[in-house]
Amino acid sequence: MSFTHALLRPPPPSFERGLTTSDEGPPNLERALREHQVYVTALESCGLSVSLLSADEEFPDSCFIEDTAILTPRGAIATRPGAASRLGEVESVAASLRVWYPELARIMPPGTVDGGDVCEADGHFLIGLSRRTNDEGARQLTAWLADLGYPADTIDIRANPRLLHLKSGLAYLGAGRMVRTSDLRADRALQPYDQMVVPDVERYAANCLAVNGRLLIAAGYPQFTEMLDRQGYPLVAIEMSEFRRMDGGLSCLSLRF
Ligand code: CIR
Repeated sequence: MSFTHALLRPPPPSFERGLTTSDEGPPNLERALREHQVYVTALESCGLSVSLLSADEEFPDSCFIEDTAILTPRGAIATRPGAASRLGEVESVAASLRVWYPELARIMPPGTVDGGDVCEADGHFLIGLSRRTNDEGARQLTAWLADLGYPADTIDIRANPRLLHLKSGLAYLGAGRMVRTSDLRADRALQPYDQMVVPDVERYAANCLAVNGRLLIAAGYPQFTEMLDRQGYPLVAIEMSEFRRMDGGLSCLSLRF
């Protein structure tokens, strides 16, 4: 899929009070803002027009904007994030999205969906059942996608404590190829895809982002970088140190459409 726009929100001063399971220590806000700016520039270099919402102090995790909506060429749906502290992030994003998607659909209670659990592969949607996305949320999303003509499959990652979201361990590179961590070794829904496995020590880098023929990857993962390099992917490496401290990956920082 090719993209023309991206919607982003920088981390607020309250960023370090967000949710995390990492033991790497609190993020440095100034460094996070610099990394965010580099990320914006990288998306612009891929040809995207970037719209920036203002930072939202009330919601420490609000820079992880991907979790608040699912955008497709045929329509968009606002999610209901599975963490209570993040539910309130949705309204302002939904209001902004109405410019492009006047008929924004909604995941309704008791359903919960985080965008990080939704991996789109050329119109086939893989939905992770996780600590954040519940069965009812996945059911509503699947029905909404079916109405738009998109097939969807679920992948249950709830028994896997290492994965916050499906896309913590999975990314679609295009042309039928997935990148995944060893956590997702046996899933039937992935069988149609050619699968590249990220070395376990570099598992954070599995969350990479294909944008208009380029591949954004987290900087500092030499084995995975070399694997991709050898396959000829045009790579754009971005420092993600401060977002990693808050369990965030590359895809989480933007909504692309
Ligand atoms: C959270 O726990 O919700 C945030 N600290 C990180 C969210 C990362 N989002 C994503 O992977 N899509």
